[in-house]
Amino acid sequence: MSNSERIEKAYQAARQRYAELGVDTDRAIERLGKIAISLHCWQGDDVGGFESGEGLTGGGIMATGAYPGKARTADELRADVDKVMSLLPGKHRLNLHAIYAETRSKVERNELQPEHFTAWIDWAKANGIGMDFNGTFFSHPKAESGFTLSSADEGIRKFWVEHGMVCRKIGAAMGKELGTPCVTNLWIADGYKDIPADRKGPRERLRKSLDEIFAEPMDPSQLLDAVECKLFGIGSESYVVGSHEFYLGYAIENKTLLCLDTGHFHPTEVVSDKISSVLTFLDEILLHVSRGVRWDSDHVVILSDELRAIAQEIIRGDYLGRVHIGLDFFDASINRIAAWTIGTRCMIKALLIALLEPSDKLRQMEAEGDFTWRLAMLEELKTLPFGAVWDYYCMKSDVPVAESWLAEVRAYEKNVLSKRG
Ligand code: RNT
Ligand code: ZN
Repeated sequence: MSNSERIEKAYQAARQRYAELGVDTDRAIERLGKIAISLHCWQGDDVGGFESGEGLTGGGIMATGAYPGKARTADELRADVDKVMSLLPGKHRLNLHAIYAETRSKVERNELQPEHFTAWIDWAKANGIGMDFNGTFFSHPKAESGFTLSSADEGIRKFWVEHGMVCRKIGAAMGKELGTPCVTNLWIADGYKDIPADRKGPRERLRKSLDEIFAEPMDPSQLLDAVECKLFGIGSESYVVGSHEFYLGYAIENKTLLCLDTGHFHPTEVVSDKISSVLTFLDEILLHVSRGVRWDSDHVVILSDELRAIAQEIIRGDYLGRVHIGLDFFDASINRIAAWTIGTRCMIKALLIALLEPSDKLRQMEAEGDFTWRLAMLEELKTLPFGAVWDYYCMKSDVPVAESWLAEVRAYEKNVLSKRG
């Protein structure tokens, strides 16, 4: 039997098994094909960007590892993203940070313009994909004090407000050019290592700064604003200005999106439980799917219980139109193309598993109070042959099935990555 015959046969068996539970696998695949994941550009170069040779400095985030072959230029990074996307079923998006601008000479962050992203936009257009965007409020001399938008230094605060403003212009240009709204996210690392005497002042200043940044109304068909909350970071253990309550309040009051990063909460808290809570009050949210190991370590996303639970929540709640799924991890200790591919394929797999769930039946049994059935079924579902559906989906999408993508990454490593100094 040929490989494709074997995959086809396994799929037909799985299709039948799921049909017994009232699940239509063809329909699940069709729905899955329409979900775009926003791939974070910064997995390709350890959040370095192309501004200076220094790479990631400050902000309380860290890429560890020295695996060879990281992208050194925008062209290299685009080639890497192309490679990753060729290994993923479906059409996805690219999420760019402001430090990935392409400028002939040094352009300050408060002076960035859409034209500095022309090559990215043209590339996205040629590939028929959408883009998302982020201001970069770290890795900069004006962020060294640990305070940006909440700084008491008016010159510094203004500089970052201007950065936030130009980023919205850039995001809107991307959205306009590409015909799909650009989710433009704002995250700052502002906070204190040790116990502050004034928690109130920085938060009042942050609110003022955000009001200034978001003052100009923008067309939501081009730009969607998001704000990202966080519990703590390295160097801001005792106090983070942009905390959860702060940004939830801000987002509700100002109708922005809230960005929930799965690494930004206390380790016993889960984002899967927060989605339906915040969507009771917000129209849309952005996810930064990451994997914190003991802290916000941004490990490569794997098919964990929590990843599956997040996907279940999105599907069960019928939130696909309201949840923008972005990724946020960066591992420099393994092949970066593989890291991207593993994490993104896992996100897609989790969505597939969720789409293959007999959600209505589960809800019905729950409503009838049959919690025994609910638990029994939830456990039985875990060993249903979703792998056969996944393989079939990859085959039909003309992308590598199962682990065969790894051989392509190895070849790319040999032919491209290993030639980078
Ligand atoms: C940091 C935030 C933020 C960054 C990226 C690079 O804790 O999660 O989203 O990881 O912007
Ligand atoms: Zn994040």
